[in-house]
Amino acid sequence: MTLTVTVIIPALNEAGNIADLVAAVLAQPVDQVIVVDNGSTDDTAPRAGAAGALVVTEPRRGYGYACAAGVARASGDILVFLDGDFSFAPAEMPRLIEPILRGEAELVLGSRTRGIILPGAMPPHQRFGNRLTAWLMGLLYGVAVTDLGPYRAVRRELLLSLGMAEMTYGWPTEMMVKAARRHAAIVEVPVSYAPRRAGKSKVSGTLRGSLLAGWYILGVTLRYAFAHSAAQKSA
Ligand SMILES: Nc1nc2c(ncn2[C@@H]2O[C@H](COP(=O)(O)OP(=O)(O)OP(=O)(O)O)[C@@H](O)[C@H]2O)c(=O)[nH]1
Ligand SMILES: [Mg+2]
Repeated sequence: MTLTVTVIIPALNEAGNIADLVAAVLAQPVDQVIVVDNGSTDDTAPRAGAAGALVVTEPRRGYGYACAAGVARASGDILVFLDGDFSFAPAEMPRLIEPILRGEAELVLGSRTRGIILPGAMPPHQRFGNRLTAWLMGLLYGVAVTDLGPYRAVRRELLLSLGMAEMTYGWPTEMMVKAARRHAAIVEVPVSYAPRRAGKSKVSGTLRGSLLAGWYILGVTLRYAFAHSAAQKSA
């Protein structure tokens, strides 16, 4: 059986990036490209549609809401998540997909730490936060990861079975810790990371975004570890 691939791009005011990004993604061996417009006030949605993406609208603001809305409309067996600011390379997508096609992984995480981080792409506080959380994940969940990158591929059936509940900044972390608790096959591959091509940062480039992201990421990492040990004790 051939597995099909859907790429899901959450986007908030990415009009300067989205058309080129969708075109580059469509040059890859993928079956469906979904751009989830999360309440953009610019031309993100029409430009994404004109470039050939299926545009899904999710008015509830939040990275997790956007990803979940994309998942709900995705037809692929493999779901790839990719930021809308062109900071990741669509040409590297086969690295993420192939371990799943070979049956070696159910979740493939693109690690910027193992790959190339271009100057200015990742501020020091984000590098520190990612390393700290990756270390904590090793300690609490026994999963060997080096980054918490959003560029990733997952088996649709695994993701649907996780019961994702974090609808904002915690979504990528929740996917990792729940998959780890499930003892799903998790593989890391190197990916490159560049500064966003155009437009404004909403997360790591702003104080508010960084504080909120850090709070949610650490909170989710600790909370599901606690739920895990409580469940084990009562079992
Ligand atoms: N759906 C949705 N997407 C968001 C939201 N905030 C950011 N995004 C998207 O999520 C991705 C990551 O946001 P960025 O602003 O690039 O955050 P960052 O990568 O930490 O910051 P940069 O340094 O500017 O790249 C981009 O595709 C954004 O358009 C949001 O509230 N909802
Ligand atoms: Mg970005």
